[in-house]
Amino acid sequence: MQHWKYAVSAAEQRPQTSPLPLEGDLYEVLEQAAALGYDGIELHAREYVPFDYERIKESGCKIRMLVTGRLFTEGNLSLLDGDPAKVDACLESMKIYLDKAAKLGAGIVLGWAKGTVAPGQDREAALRMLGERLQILDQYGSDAGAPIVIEAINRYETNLFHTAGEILRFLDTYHLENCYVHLDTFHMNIEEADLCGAIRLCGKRLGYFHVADNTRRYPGSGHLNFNEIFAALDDIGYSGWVNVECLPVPDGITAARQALHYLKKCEAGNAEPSAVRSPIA
Ligand code: LER
Ligand code: MN
Repeated sequence: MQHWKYAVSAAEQRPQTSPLPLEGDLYEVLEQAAALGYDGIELHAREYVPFDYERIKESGCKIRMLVTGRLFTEGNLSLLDGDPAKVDACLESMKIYLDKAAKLGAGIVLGWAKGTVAPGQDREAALRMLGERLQILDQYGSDAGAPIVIEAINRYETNLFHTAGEILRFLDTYHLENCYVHLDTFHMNIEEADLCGAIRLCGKRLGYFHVADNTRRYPGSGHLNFNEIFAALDDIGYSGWVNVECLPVPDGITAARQALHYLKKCEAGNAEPSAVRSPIA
């Protein structure tokens, strides 16, 4: 089985109930992640947060992805906003994320900030608008050297892109060559009839992979079969990173530690079946 690089989700401040194991000052979080054995972090931050690129390099831990969701949750901007000025502002902010990601050797995650289909709006028209706006960012990211990964998120959180198949169709329709599918085992467990089939369907277009168990606690605490999931990633020759995005339960450090310990066992093909694992509080 292939060996993947592992990252863990982090933010300076995490909203309550969010699935981000690490929280705090960026440079401390990078050290924490490195000490836990991670190769990198995924950072949830606004586009204007300044970076000390030298200090990031010195930490020995990479920022693998910049997550753009706060542009929507804090900035109230999305690519499908009804106000053209807000769409322009969103595009400009996305370009800033892409420039920063290129400097870090990272990519950007597009989830919330793509927006949603508004009540009464024609779905195909919304997809067309999103496709055209993403073509601008696809080209910009390609020129800058930073990919965009589009996350499939479950139906209770968004009305756009629930499955790998929907995103693949969209990428093909709009010829988005610098955009990739981003899957998350928590969402897949709700939306995909066949988790491993969805991974295989993506093949080389799978760009990023979030892991949590079925309850969204750390991998190994529930009933998802990560041995099979990793075998499917191996089958498609997945060369991206595996990112732990799980609830900070019982606390963030313990969740991050337990997750990595379990995932490395799965990678080695010797994780115990879920039935003999002890349940967590
Ligand atoms: C973000 O990666 C994600 O998976 C969303 O469910 C956040 O709520
Ligand atoms: Mn996710």
